[in-house]
Amino acid sequence: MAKNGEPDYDQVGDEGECKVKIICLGDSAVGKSKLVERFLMDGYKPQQLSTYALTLFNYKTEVNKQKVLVDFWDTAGQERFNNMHPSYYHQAHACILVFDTTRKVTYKNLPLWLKELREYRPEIPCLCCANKIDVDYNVTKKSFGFAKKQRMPFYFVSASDGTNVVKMFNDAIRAAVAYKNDSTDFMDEIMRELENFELETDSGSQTLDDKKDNVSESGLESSKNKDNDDDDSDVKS
Ligand SMILES: Nc1nc2c(ncn2[C@@H]2O[C@H](COP(=O)(O)OP(=O)(O)O)[C@@H](O)[C@H]2O)c(=O)[nH]1
Ligand SMILES: [Mg+2]
Repeated sequence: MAKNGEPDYDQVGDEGECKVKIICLGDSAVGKSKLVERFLMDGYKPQQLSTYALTLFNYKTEVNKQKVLVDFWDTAGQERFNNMHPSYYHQAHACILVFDTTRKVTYKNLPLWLKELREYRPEIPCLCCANKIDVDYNVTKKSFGFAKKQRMPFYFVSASDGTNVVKMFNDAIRAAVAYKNDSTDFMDEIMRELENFELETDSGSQTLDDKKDNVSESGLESSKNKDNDDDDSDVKS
């Protein structure tokens, strides 16, 4: 532990594990907390960092036979004030940018979140996801130009029914470990993999419905607070 009781990610774990920190960014109520909870299901031990009202979720896994300790950092809603305390970004190894497919303004704000991230962490891998696709699966027919423009891996996800959640977090963990190990071409590898992943989905060999069959319902309430922003710029059907 370093100052303020925060973990120090430059140190290795007690058993020599690689320690990485992953953060989620995006507007309030896009589903950042639910996505982390969905990924971890029962297997998490939340830890409160009282200084900044942050919660850490510890997760143990292995990447290429290397033991990895992942800390997912979650906010207590500070994003409502449109920026995060610098300690949220400190030593982060990967970031997941989240928007809510039912509220267009959350998509439009992604460049602002990315800008803030890059002020603190210019180089870390960043992934992007469109959450709450369970509300209307037709949204997956739209293309969202932002991620492509920024050359970020992009995922349609649902914290509610689990679609693509495991895939996305596993990619984020691998990206974080690769970043920590100085393996710079790893993001290109994920991008190439996702191109094939999309092709498979298009050809019908793995449809969203198939993927849904592999996950159980979580009983999350669905979001009804749709935003009535009708400006369709950069969102193509
Ligand atoms: N329908 C639906 N609702 C979701 C999904 N993810 C989150 N929500 C709801 O959206 C609201 C905000 O979620 P939360 O995780 O607290 O958002 P955060 O502020 O970004 O952490 C809650 O009411 C969740 O139940 C999803 O995938 N589908
Ligand atoms: Mg939250």
